Amino acid sequence: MLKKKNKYVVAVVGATGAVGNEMMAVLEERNFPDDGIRLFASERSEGIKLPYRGDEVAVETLNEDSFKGIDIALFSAGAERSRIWAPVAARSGCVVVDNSSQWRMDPEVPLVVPEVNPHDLKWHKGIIANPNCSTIQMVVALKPIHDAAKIKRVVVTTFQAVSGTGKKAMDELLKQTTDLLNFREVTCSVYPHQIAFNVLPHIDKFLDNGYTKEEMKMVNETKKIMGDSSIRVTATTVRVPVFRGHSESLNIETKKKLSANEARAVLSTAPGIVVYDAPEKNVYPLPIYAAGKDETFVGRIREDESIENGINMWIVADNLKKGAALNAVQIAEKLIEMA
Ligand code: 25A
Ligand code: L14
Repeated sequence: MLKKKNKYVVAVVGATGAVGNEMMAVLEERNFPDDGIRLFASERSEGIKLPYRGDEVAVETLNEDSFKGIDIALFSAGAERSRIWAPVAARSGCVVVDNSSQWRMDPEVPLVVPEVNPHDLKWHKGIIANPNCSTIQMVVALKPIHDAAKIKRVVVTTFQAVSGTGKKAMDELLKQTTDLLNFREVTCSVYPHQIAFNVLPHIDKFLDNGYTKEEMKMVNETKKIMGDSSIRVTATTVRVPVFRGHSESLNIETKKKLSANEARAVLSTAPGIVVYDAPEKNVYPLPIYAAGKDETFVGRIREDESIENGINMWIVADNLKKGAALNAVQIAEKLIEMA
């Protein structure tokens, strides 16, 4: 449990990665009440200095004693590192907010989006999981619809940016694009196929049921966060040549009838959402505008005319902010509020 203090010693594990970097930016931007920051990454980055609030902070490697004196640790160094080090941090009395997939479905670990299920923070035992990026922006928009009309089923297709995979994937998209524009041969290392000028219906590993792990995260994490295992979800997750900002097309079937105007009304007063929906003026959410913003943008809200009670919508958010770093910092802020 987090003890009430005026300031907290914060650690970022995986500080040199795409999400870790963003965590530092978000802490600074929100003027988080930190009493200094500690940065951790692999040996590859040991000793390099990263700027934080006008200071230069050296990157350290992890050991059994690293977490002594740290109050809150934000992890984004991959599932394997979280499996090993999050329990070490928790045993040192530190509260961990973990961005990896490692602990999300563990029944002992709350999986939290502050706009949706802040109450689940009450039962944490030292580790709190930050959901998958595509799941986070989807549940922010599903929650008000569920409260108003009870969701029966969701069919979602995602259009995901390469930054979700990390810096190497961003470099790959940039290099492939410039190589192609200069008539040079393309090489692929992060993804199994060329991502520049292409679309890949494949995110994370394939499972025996024909779905990818990313797709099943959206199915399972949604039920856990919404606290309702009766919500049926089916997902297709797709990688697109966008650097930052995930887009999602949603088809939602509800128990109660909700008109497009009613859906627009409940969404426009919901926390963390901006309704951006004026198709006659070509106004709808776009990743180039959502990039760098905190909110989840919703548009193209319309009734599904093929069923009794159905709504279609288009959702866009910054996958590194609300999808990862911002949600993690908001969890930490809620913990402080509750301490
Ligand atoms: O298992 P998961 O949960 O599915 O996650 C797998 C990967 O997805 C990213 C993250 O990549 C993770 O490694 N990720 C996870 N959750 C994400 C989310 N919600 C997510 N991305 C988006 N949304 P990443 O590159 O963003 O971050 C990796 C960070 O982890 C640090 N790290 C690695 N080993 C560590 C460690 N930290 C502590 N202890 C350890 N033992 C890693 O630090 C990085 O900060 P680094 O020092 O290894 O990386 C420094 C630079 O080197 C580049 N790099 C990475 N791998 C290689 C490499 N360079 C050369 N060769 C490599 N093999 C990195 O890009 C970084 O810039
Ligand atoms: O957090 O886009 O489970 O490649 C792992 C895959 C984040 C996105 C997670 C990607 C995801 C990532």
